[in-house]
Formats: sequence, structure tokens, C-alpha cells
Amino acid sequence: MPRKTTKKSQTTSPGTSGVDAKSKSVVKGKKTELTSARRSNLKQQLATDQGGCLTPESVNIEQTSSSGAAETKNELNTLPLENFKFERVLSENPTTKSIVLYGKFDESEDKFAVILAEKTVFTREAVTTLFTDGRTSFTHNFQNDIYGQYSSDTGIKLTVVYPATEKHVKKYSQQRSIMIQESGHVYATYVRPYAQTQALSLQWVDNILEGRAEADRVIYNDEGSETGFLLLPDLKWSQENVEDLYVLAIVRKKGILCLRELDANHLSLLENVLTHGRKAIADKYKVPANQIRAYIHYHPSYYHLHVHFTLVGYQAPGSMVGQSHLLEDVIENIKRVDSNYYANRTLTYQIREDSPILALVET
Ligand code: M7G
Repeated sequence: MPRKTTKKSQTTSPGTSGVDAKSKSVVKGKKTELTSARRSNLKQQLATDQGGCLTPESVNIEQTSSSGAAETKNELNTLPLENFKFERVLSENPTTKSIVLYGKFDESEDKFAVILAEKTVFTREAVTTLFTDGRTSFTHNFQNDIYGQYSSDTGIKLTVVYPATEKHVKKYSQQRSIMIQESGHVYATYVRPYAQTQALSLQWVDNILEGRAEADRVIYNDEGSETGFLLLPDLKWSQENVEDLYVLAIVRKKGILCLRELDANHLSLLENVLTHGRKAIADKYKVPANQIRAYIHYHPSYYHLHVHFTLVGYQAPGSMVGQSHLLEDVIENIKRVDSNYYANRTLTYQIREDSPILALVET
């Protein structure tokens, strides 16, 4: 608790004094507005500390201050951004697509600037004309079956599914998720048959395994029929920045649907993927091996065993509790707890409310 107080006072004091000093010279005599602007800063800082959730109270205060700011807008001095001399990166966050820079506007002065740069959210209007306004051109990075990846030099990445099935429309639509529990018996009786016959097509996986697609993107190829796997950049990664690295290991052996199917017979396969997959990624992308997280989704979207590799600093989509199982833990559970750990135990996970699996588990 005392730590928090210290932090708050540190943040508000040096952090806002520059703003206040500047505002004072611009908005002479507007003491009330200065106070509310300062309170807004404080509230926003507090909201950021609390995970970015603005409380209703803070929203109110912000509105007051923003109307105050509107009155004084024309008098503000715009900084010469084009003169910014970059010195170093203070932090970067691949999850929020933001970066904080440190530098100066005037090298002869002893004043520094901290600039938080964030990619803005798409607006519906802008995105509908993105392909027709002639201002953004896209490069086709690769195609595998119905999945294509494109990127623009303006930092936009597209995943295009064409032709998309009803299942894809569902997968990519917003939907609430809930937590459920699934016993080993329910999996074996109801869910397994669904995964075998009605889930999304594995054509793209076969294309990779047979070298018909993405062959030039493969990072590592172990051809062993029992323990072999292919390692390549995931569809979710444009490879422009190592910060949001996302690599996929696809096992060569067919018929291992998912986590539930893993037992002692698969230990060498799992250990091989973990050791050599991680090493290949560390070598290729020059990242420390201990920053690479390896995990399996339950449930996956595609029922052919694969392992996700992402960096610890990146909150990759689907890397949260309720969906991910660390590969090291999977190996340990099978090795030391029970060879049939995943076939037997009740698994708790999050699931979309419109998922056909939910209906199967609840029967
Ligand atoms: P999942 O857990 O089955 O599904 O993981 P989800 O994470 O999409 O819910 C499958 C992984 O394979 C995901 O990380 C996908 O982004 C990735 N992926 C899917 N497709 C269709 C492709 C593809 O065509 N090429 C590559 N390289 N990765 C893909």
C-alpha cells in the first residue's frame, strides 16, 4: 500500500508539472480548468493503473476537462514533431500495438520528450473503403487453401478466408464465451466424433505436410513419421516485428486430434517439438529460448495436433488460462501423474455460447 502512494505522488508530481506549467502560460488565469485538467490526468493515470477501465466517475471528470480543453485548443502551441530526435525506446507493447519513445525536439536544449505512439482503432467507415479508395496497396504474403495473408506498407495485415463457410463466419463473429467442464467420458462419447467429422477442414494442414503450400516459409522440418513436425510462421503473424512472433509446429503424425488424445506414447513427440521447435525459433529470430512460450489449445479450431509458440511479452490471442495448456505441463502431467491424464480428467475451459461443442457437453 505505501508503495502505491509513493507511485501516485511520483506520477502526479513530475509527470503533470510540465503540463501544468505549459497550460499556465497558455491559459492565463483559468485556474478552475487547470485543476480539472489535472484531475483528469490523475484519473486517467489511475484508470491505466487499474487496467485501463475508466470508472463512471472518471468519465464524468474527463468530459468536464475535455470541454475545458476545447475552449483553449486554438491557443495551444503545436510541437514541431518533424524535429523529433529519437534517442531510445522506453517500452513497447505488441498486444496494444503501442510504443513509447524518448528524445528531444531541440538538441541544444536540455528538455526531453516522451512520446506514446499507438495504432488507432479501425472505424467502420474507413475500413469499408480501405480496398477501394486507392490509397492502400496490399502485398499477398501467402496463400494456403482458402486462407490468404496480405499486408500493406501502412501496417495493416489482412487474413482473407475465401470462400468462407458458415463455420468461419461463426469463428470470426463476436460472441460471448462461458466456462464449462467436460469429463473424459463426455469427450470420448460426444465430442470426439464431432471433432473427427464436423470440425473445420484440415486441407490447409495437409497442404503444409505434403509441401503443397507454405513450403518456402518452413523454419524447421523433422521428417520422422512418429515424432516429426514442421515449424512455420502462423497465419496470425505478418513477420514484420519479432515482438508479436507467432510460430506453429504441426506434427507429421495424423489422427492425434487434440490434447485429450495425448498419452505416454506421445512423450517423445512432445519433447521433440518442445526442444527442437524452441531452439529453431530462438536461432532463427534471435530471441532468448526462455522467452518462448509453447502451448496447446483446448479446444482447438483445427483437430490435428499442433503447438503454438509465442513470446512471453505478447498476450497472443488464445494464450489465456481457459484455452492454453503449457507444453511443459502437458509433458509433466503425462510423465509423472498419469499416462492417461488427458483422457481421464475433467477439463475446464471457455467456450463460445454458439459452439456446437457446448450443446454436446451439456447433453
Ligand atoms: P487452433 O487452436 O486450432 O485455432 O490453432 P485458433 O487459434 O485459430 O482458434 C490453429 C492455428 O493455426 C492458429 O494459430 C491459426 O492462426 C493457424 N493457422 C490457421 N490456418 C488456416 C493457417 C494456415 O493456413 N497457415 C498457417 N501458417 N497457420 C494457420
